This record gives sequence, structure tokens and C-alpha cells, in this order.
Amino acid sequence: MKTQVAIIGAGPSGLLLGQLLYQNGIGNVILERKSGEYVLSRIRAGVLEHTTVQGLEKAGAAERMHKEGLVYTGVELLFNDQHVRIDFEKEVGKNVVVYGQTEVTRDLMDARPATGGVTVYEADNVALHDIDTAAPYVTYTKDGEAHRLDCGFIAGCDGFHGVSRQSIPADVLKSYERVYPFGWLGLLSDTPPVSDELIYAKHDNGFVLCSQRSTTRSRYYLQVPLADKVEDWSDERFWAELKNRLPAETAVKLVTGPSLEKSIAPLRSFVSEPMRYKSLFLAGDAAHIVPPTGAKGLNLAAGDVQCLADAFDDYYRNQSRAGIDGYSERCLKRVWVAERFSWYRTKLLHTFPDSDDFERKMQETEFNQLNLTENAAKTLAENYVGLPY
Ligand code: RFL
Ligand code: PHB
Repeated sequence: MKTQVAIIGAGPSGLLLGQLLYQNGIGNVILERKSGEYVLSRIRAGVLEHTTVQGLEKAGAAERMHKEGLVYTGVELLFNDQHVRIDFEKEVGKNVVVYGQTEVTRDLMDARPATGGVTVYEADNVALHDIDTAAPYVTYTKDGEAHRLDCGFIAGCDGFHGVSRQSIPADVLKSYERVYPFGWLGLLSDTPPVSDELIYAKHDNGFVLCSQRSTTRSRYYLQVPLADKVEDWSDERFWAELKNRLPAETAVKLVTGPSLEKSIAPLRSFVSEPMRYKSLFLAGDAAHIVPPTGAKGLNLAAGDVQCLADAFDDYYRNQSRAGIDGYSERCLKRVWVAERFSWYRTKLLHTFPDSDDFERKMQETEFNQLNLTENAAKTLAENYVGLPY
């Protein structure tokens, strides 16, 4: 097989890039290690920034999101008994859309057949070759049979554990990492959300997030120790601890029910620089990870691939290399801003097992600043709704 851009990974980065390239008349093939059903079973992000919404519009996959997505104009933050509402509309005149990553992925998958683009699911042993030349290729096996895909460029959209970043010579890459001493236990249920806005809350027992997927489907998270297993958390235990960590007036409104899904995600900050090596371009979680407290991971991924689609368009349409040569630097500027924001919010809203009295006072004071100074609230709003890509 031969194509212009070989895309590794059919998560939101790979699928969105495939659509955007198609809109610009650039041929592409996506190779995905798992099945389509498996990709759709991963419950992850929920908050879409304006530029992500714009990306889905450009990709021709925004219709259902506009119909079913919930528009949020603010967010509630709680810190023990302190409370602040950050009003996005008032502070920065913008909003965010709550629409699950699963649905984004489904819409992009559904849009792909009309483009004639090939997606190979359950592609095993994907390996990248000659990435330091202008004629790279990818090999893989499908149903035990060996295949080769020749291309002009490779887009590594294969997440944190993918093969693309590992194909870059180690002495070219510099990685920055912070692993946090806790994880998030998430629960999805067909119960009405406890609030009509997202609630991020810090309690001495740990952080809580009340999120949602629709007016009848809720998504809740609890900070848990890294050693905890999903089996340690029956639904009953989850609901009891969630109620315990929420203020009494919110806890009484909580509607509980059987979980549809429960999983634990570790929290990590990670950036690998540069995001391009010769003919290989990294995008999304393949290049960077943020702790989910800032709701930035999917949005960064959508920003990267919009940049990359522009760069390839410039190359194929205008024979200009400016976009592809500037890709890494352009993305990393925005990535580091989101990394800082996600790290700051993680420090602000979690209970750190080894923090001392002084650090706890600093954390509380940082929170109070949001009520005391208009600028602190504005900065938070500006970062939460997202910066242009
Ligand atoms: P993905 O989604 O990991 O997709 C990568 C795809 O590549 C495939 N793959 C391979 N394919 C072929 N060959 C190989 N060798 C391969 N290795 C891997 C994988 O099977 C997979 O299908 O990366 P992508 O596309 O870059 O998307 C990134 C997002 O998924 C991620 O950043 C977000 O989910 C992060 N995130 C959130 N982001 C937000 O913007 N807002 C949120 O509210 C938000 N909440 C979250 C989150 C992530 C969470 N978890 C579980 C880490 C909440 C949680 C709990
Ligand atoms: C979610 O709904 O899954 C979600 C929302 C906001 C976050 C993280 C996850 O910050």
C-alpha cells in the first residue's frame, strides 16, 4: 500500500487528523492496534474547548456534538468549606462543551467511511522504518499476514505507550516528567448529575470531581492511593465516600445507581521534546501527558493535529516546508502552558500524603486568592476554556 500520510493510532488524534487531511485532499491510512469496539470502550475525557469544537467542525464531525453536547458557562471549585464559582462568560466571554471522548471518537469513526480513507484495526507489530529519510514506511501484520505501507510522512498518534515516540533515537529526545502519588478512580452511571455544573472539590480525604455526559448520565472521580485496585471499590463504597467528600447540601442531592464502568487512572505530567524527528511527527498523548485536573489532554491532542493538518496542507498545496519545520515549536508553546495549568490545578485541589502544615496553609491561601483577586479568577477561566492552538 502507498499513501501520503501514514497515521499510527485511531484514538481522537489519529481519527481527527485523518478527517482534516481528507478535507484538504491529502491521502492517509490509519493503523490501529486494537479493535474499533475496544477503542470505543475507553471512557476518558469530557470537556471540549472552543478550538476542539472548531476542529470537529472543520472535520465535518460536529453535528451530533452541537445537538447533544452541554454548554457550560462556569465551574464550581470547593476547598474544604470554601467555595468559588468561576464564571467563564463573565471573565473571558467564552464557554466549554461537555461531550464525552467516546462520542467524539464514535462521530469521527462514523465520518471516515465517506472519505474512502482506510483504517486498519487490529494491526499488530506496527514498526516504523527509514524515518530519517523522505521515503519512510511502516510494516505491520494483520491476521498473521505481513504488510508494508509506503508514505511521505508518518504521524505518531499512538498515545503514551505507542511505538512512534520509541522509534526516535534516544539521544534526540529530552523528556520531562512528574508522577503524582495518587490516581483517579472514575465511575460512570445512568443517574442524573448532582449539579448542572462541573464541581471540582478538595477534601482532607482527597479530591472529588462531579462531571457528566448528559442530563441522565454522570461521571464521578475520587482521588485514591496508587496501590488501590478497582476491586477494592464496590459501588456502595464509592458512593459513600463521594457523599462523605461533598458538602452536605450537595451530598443529599446525589442520586446513586449501578456503575456502567469503573477504572483507575494514574496521574502524570510528561513532555517529550521535540515533537518532530525528520519524517515523523508526534501528536497528542504520544508526545505529552497532563493530569486530568485541567481537562486538557484531548484538547491538546486536537490542537496538535490541527497544526499538523495545516502544515501538511501548506506542504502539499504550496510546496512550503515552513509549517512542518515550525510544527514542534508551535505546539510546544501551547503544550507547556497547558502542562503548567494542569500541574497547578492538581497541586491546588488534591490532598498530598506527605505535605506539612505550612504547605497545606499555602494551598488554602492559593485557593482563597480566587475569591480575593479578580485577576486570579480571570487567569483560571482563560486557561480552562483554552488558548488558541
Ligand atoms: P489515545 O486516546 O491514547 O489513542 C492512541 C491510540 O493509539 C493506539 N496504539 C497503537 N496503534 C498501532 N500500533 C501501536 N503500536 C499502538 N500503540 C497504541 C491505541 O490503541 C489508541 O487507540 O491518544 P490520543 O489520540 O492522543 O488522545 C489523547 C486523549 O485520549 C487523552 O489526552 C485524554 O483522554 C485525556 N483526558 C482528558 N482530556 C481532556 O481534554 N479533557 C478531559 O476532561 C480529560 N479527562 C482524560 C480525562 C484522561 C483520563 N485517563 C483515563 C487518562 C480523564 C481521564 C480519567
Ligand atoms: C470527565 O468528564 O471525564 C472529566 C471532566 C473534567 C476533567 C476531567 C475529566 O477535568
